Amino acid sequence: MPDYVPVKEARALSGLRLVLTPGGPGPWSEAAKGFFQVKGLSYVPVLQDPDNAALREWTGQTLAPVAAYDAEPPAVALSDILWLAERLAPDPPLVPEPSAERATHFGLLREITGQQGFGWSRRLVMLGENLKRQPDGPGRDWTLAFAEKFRFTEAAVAHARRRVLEILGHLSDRLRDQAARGSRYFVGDALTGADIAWAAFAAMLAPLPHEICPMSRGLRRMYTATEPDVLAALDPILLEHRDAMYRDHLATPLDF
Ligand SMILES: N[C@@H](CCC(=O)N[C@@H](CS)C(=O)NCC(=O)O)C(=O)O
Repeated sequence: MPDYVPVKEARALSGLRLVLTPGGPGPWSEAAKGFFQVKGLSYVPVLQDPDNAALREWTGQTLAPVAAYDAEPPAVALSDILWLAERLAPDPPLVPEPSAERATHFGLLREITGQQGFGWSRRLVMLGENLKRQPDGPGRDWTLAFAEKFRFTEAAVAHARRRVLEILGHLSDRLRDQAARGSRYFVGDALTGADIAWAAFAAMLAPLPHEICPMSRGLRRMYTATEPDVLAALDPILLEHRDAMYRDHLATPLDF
C-alpha cells in the first residue's frame, strides 16, 4: 500500500499531491497515477477516506482522484489532471500536438472516463447488480447512498448498459483502424493519456491477474464482466492493448 497521507495533512503541503481511492484498482485513480508515473513525476499519495468531509472542504467535491499542485486550484477531472502532468513534465508528451489528433484524443478520453462515458456507465451497471443481490441492511444502505452520487435509477442503468456496448464498439473499431495503419495506440503513433486511461478502465470488465493486481475475491467478482453481450463486445484487441500498455509503459504490480 502506498504511504498515504491524510487529506488534512496533505492540504498543508506544497508540491504535487494526488488524492487516491485505496483498496482496489479504482480506474480513475489508476489512470491519474499512470499519467504521473509515465512522466517520471513523484507525488505525495493522499488517502480518500470514506467520510470525505476534509476533501469536500478542500476541493468542493468528494471524488478521487484529485491532483493538487502548490496553491493552485486542485484538478478534479481527468483531462485537467492530464494537463497538469503535461505542464509539469512536457516529456514524454501524453497529449497529441496536431489539433485534429488532440480533439480525437480528448473525445476518446471523455468517452472512457467522463460522465455518461464507459467508466460512469459500467459503474451504474455494477451498482445495479449489487443492489439486486444485497439484502436490506447497512451494506445495502451504503451502496444506495453511493449510487445516488452517480444519479442511479433503473432507467439510468438500462441506458448505461447500452452505452457500455456502444463505447466498446467504438474503442475496438478505433484500435483496429490504428492497427491497420501500423499503430498500436489509440491516437497517432505514440502513447497518450487515452491509452493509459483505457488500460486502467479495462479493469472494470477484466481485472489484471492477481499476481500484478491483488484484489479481494468479492471486488474481483464485481469487476469481472460475465454478461454475454458485454463479453461479445469485449473484442480481444481491447485487452491486448491494455496488456501492452502495462507491459511497456505502466508500473506493475499495481499498488493501491
Ligand atoms: N473526477 C473524475 C471522476 C472520479 C470518480 O468518479 N471517482 C469515484 C470513483 S468510484 C470516487 O471517487 N468514488 C468514491 C466516492 O464517491 O466516495 C472525473 O470527472 O474525471
